[in-house]
Amino acid sequence: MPETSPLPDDAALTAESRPRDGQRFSPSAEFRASAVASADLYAEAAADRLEFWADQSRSLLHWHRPFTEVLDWSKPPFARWFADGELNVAYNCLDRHVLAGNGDRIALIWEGEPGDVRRISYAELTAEVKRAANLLTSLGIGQGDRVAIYLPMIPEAIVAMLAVARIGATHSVIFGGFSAESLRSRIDDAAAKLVITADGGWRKGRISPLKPAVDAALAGEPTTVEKVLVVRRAWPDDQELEWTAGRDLWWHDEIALMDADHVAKSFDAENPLFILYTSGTTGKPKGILHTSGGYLTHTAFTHRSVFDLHPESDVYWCTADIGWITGHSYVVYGPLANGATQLIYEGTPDTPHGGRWWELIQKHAVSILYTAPTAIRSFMKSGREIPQSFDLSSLRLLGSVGEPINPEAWLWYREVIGGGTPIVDTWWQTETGGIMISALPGVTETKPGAAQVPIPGISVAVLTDKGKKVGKGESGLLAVTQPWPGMLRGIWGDPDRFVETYWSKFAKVENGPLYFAGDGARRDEDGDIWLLGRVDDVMNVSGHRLSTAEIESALVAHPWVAEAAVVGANDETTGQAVVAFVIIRSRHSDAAAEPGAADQLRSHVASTIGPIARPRQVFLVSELPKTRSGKIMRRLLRDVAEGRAVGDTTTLADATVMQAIGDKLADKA
Ligand code: 6R9
Repeated sequence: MPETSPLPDDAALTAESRPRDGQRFSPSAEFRASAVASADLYAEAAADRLEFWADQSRSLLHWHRPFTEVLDWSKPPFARWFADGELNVAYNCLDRHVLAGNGDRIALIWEGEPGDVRRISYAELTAEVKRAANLLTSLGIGQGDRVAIYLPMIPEAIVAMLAVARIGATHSVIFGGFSAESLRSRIDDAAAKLVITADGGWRKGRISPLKPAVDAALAGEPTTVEKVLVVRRAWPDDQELEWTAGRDLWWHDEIALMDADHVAKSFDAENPLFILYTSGTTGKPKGILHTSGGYLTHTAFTHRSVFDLHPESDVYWCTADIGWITGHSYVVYGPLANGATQLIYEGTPDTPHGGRWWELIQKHAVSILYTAPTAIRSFMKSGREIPQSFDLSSLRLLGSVGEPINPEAWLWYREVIGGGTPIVDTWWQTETGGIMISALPGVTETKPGAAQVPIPGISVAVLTDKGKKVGKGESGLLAVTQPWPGMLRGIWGDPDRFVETYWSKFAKVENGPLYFAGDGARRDEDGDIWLLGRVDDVMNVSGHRLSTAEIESALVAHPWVAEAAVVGANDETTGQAVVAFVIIRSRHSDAAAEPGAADQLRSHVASTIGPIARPRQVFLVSELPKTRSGKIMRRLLRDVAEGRAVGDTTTLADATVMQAIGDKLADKA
């Protein structure tokens, strides 16, 4: 059937081509004919959810010791999946593909930002991970230890993660864009013994150093870190780097001494695989804990069925950095467990030119692309001529993740990038481990802007504040109503916060406790789910989660700042943007009156947390709107930040405050 009318030839959509109500796309007969997923999956999961996941796990993974129990939910919300089984996560991602005769298949096609390319087969990747596993063991790392990984998007990042997994230790990957301070707090929270980093990586046409941030993080107070392994990526041999003798080791020197033989031992299904820090509603990031057997089952199943993976012919590309959950689940564990061939790119989309991504797709014949709405919107802005000057005909499936995708961006993505290919909009979180709500390509009819239906084996509900299901056409809070294999097993070192954050909102409802996701959602007339964004004080900037409290505490740590309030304001490109309102201490009012003062505060946030947290705007104000109980009314600040008339101010302790803020901003304009 014809799928849509063609869009006009300008960059953004014009009024005539705006998404139409009720617009939907059926899978083509051709796609359906060779699709991995089928409608049977829904039926099987509905018939027996636990048996469904057990079947997936047995067929997708190699268990050294088969499990006999699927789920232990005797102490909710602390779940155990496949708990009496044993497996090795790295063996599942590597050795078994080699043993099955696929050692020559390319696992990673890596391209650096300057254009250097490495093609690494499954046999080569396995050998490298074995060497790295031997190296970690020789440094005294074993099961129960944590290893911090702070690397650019280079193959060694994946080798390091898999080597940690192979020896049963636990990794904590920290995004390379985070500051020394953020790195230190994560290292301390997890009590990491080893840090794996690089001299630097390539970003925006130049070298972005990493090792100095590690040095800064480890300076001062004693740390748990014993050794720092440094991958050489950025500079040639003669570059002088700060070096701490006895602590710092070159990765390439050490790896060269290691044997490429290493027998993968099996570990319990619930052995901790990784901790990944994510922003919550308080200033302190949460260390989300994931374990092995359930997580790998969930990521392998969803990667295969949601991305319709044909490992012998597809070239898959997920553009996420390994510092985020999407990089963990859909660059490392899901794809490698499934024996996929994938592209990894080190750099930014606009270096050295705005068509870099499309050039990569053309050059490496990428067939499946998984990226974020913020990227799509920024490409829309620069115009369709750029992607249209490349051959993108290898693409056959597109994915979206990280934030709600507006129908205009969905349609543009489908037409201009995909030439009419299906799109899967995948809703999930760091906490869920893997995709929870998404169409299955070849099976589900899709609607621009809707994430649609839970995947087979996952049960969700849209609830009122009191835990009652909303009707069709109504909005409410998204909850997951049954435990699932990839679910977080806790917050590192803080079981009470785990229970409080996710399981207390719907603790007392029937069949509870239910998992509260922190997102608003709407069910349409067909029962399909549309995500509406966060309902808590978590912002979503370019698909990255940032907490208002964390940025506020960075601001008040600056000597000028007496008080700060941060809101997420709508932004055309990044979804939301950080906007801060700051009260300056009177003794610093002169310094703060200088031109560029607000920019200094913006840079201060960027250097404390990382460039992604840099506020779009900092407004210097004399008061903040508060309720009589002293709570900052962020809703009113959001009105100001989004340039709207300020809403209801009747609950303010001092009704004149908003007028004063308005006047102050008008002065500046
Ligand atoms: C995978 C990831 C999770 C939050 C989540 C939600 C938002 C993610 C989405 C989406 C609408 C989608 N989110 N995917 N909102 N549609 N397809 O992004 O994890 O970084 O933990 O963020 O992102 O608000 O709660 P994470």
